[in-house]
Amino acid sequence: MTRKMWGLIPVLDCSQLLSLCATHCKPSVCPITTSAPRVDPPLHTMSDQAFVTLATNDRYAKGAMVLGQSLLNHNTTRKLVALVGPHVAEPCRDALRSIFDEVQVVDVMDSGDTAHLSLMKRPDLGVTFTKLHCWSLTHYSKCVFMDADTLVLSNIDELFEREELSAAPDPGWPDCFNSGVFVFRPSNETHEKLLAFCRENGSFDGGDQGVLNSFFNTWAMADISKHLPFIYNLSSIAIYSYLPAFKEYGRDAKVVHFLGKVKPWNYSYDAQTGEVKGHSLSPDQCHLHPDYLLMWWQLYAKSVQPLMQQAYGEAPFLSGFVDTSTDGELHEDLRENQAPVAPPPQKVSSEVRKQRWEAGQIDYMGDDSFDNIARKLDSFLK
Ligand SMILES: *[C@@H]1O[C@H](CO)[C@@H](O)[C@H](O)[C@H]1NC(C)=O
Ligand SMILES: *[C@@H]1O[C@H](CO)[C@@H](O)[C@H](O)[C@H]1NC(C)=O
Ligand SMILES: *[C@@H]1O[C@H](CO)[C@@H](O)[C@H](O)[C@H]1NC(C)=O
Ligand SMILES: *[C@@H]1O[C@H](CO)[C@@H](O)[C@H](O)[C@H]1NC(C)=O
Ligand SMILES: *[C@@H]1O[C@H](CO)[C@@H](O)[C@H](O)[C@H]1NC(C)=O
Ligand SMILES: [Mn+2]
Repeated sequence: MTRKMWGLIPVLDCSQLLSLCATHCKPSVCPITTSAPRVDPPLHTMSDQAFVTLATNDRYAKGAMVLGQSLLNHNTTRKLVALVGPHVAEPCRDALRSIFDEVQVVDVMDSGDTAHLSLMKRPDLGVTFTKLHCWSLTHYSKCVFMDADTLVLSNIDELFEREELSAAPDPGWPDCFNSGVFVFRPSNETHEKLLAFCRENGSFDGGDQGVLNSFFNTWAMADISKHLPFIYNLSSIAIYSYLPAFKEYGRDAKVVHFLGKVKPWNYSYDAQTGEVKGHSLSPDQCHLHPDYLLMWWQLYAKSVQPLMQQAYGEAPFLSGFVDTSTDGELHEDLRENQAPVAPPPQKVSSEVRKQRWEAGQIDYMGDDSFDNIARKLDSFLK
């Protein structure tokens, strides 16, 4: 947590400054030195802007941790905020706290304010109201919301140059934006308006994307600068269905969005061999790109699992790791997702892997070390 260590840098007071430069400094320097803004790393100058994510259960909390860690690994200068629903377990919140600057519990059921009233009227929109809570983070001037099933591949701080509401088009209906990644300005007024909008009009798709598209309904036409390029939303599904475009533009990918029913945490991981293991669905139901999936798990294994272990101590938790101590058997929690035990992995050449993947037969081989993945992807693109 190199980032947190900035807090440990001692701030010299006047007398210490004087003792450091006893011969050259005039005392009059002191008031200026102490009242002028501290010469801090960019981190602090950007403290009124934040990346915000949302976890409504422990599984999404793991996704949020991987996302947060990926933002840290790419040296973001912005704050990190996690909104968590009331069902996220205390140890998970603890683990989140060691990655995020702020972990805020949002319990709309319990809030006794407009959000609660809105929920009473539209009980179907519970998760949406929780997400809309991000507009009430008014101690930040601007934020970027990111779904917990996203992962960043490079620094994306430049997104803060965009205005509310900037988002990437949803290829399913390109005049709509996708609400998985968007730029917004926290405001109590906007928050209240959004809640009122939900109460009166509901959501055409039953979720936040419908509400936000109806509310910010000029997005499609009014201002093209609010259209984020597709590289901020390189979904595994998009790669799969439009391979030529991925080959052309994929190298610029900045964000991976693991769309669909199957999420990275639905798989399991063998930390011994570095392999991602499958789940019970048939291959044509899951199009997660194996290299990105492996990247997610390697980040999880390296940086998130130790935090979870620390937070849970002796208590068992859903690590997602294959338990190698019980002779290849899986943890209790994994059995539900694990089809009849997977056949032993065979070594397959990367050429064969590539062909299989393109044909929809995804094979999860763990040959890649974390540091090699980027290079690997690059060679894949050639
Ligand atoms: C982040 O910063 C560290 C320390 O300054 C540097 O070593 C590292 O290369 C940076 N990482 C990226 C992805 O730029
Ligand atoms: C990302 O792409 C997927 C499919 O290609 C799409 O469904 C989703 O709406 C997009 N998300 C964003 C943030 O644009
Ligand atoms: C927004 O509302 C919250 C909660 O009522 C309050 O603490 C905060 O100060 C408000 N922000 C502004 C800018 O008025
Ligand atoms: C409901 O939707 C209509 C049409 O988009 C809009 O004019 C109206 O303001 C909305 N209601 C609220 C309370 O925002
Ligand atoms: C993914 O895992 C969660 C938690 O185990 C489960 O509720 C969900 O149904 C799984 N999804 C699929 C498509 O298997
Ligand atoms: Mn998503």
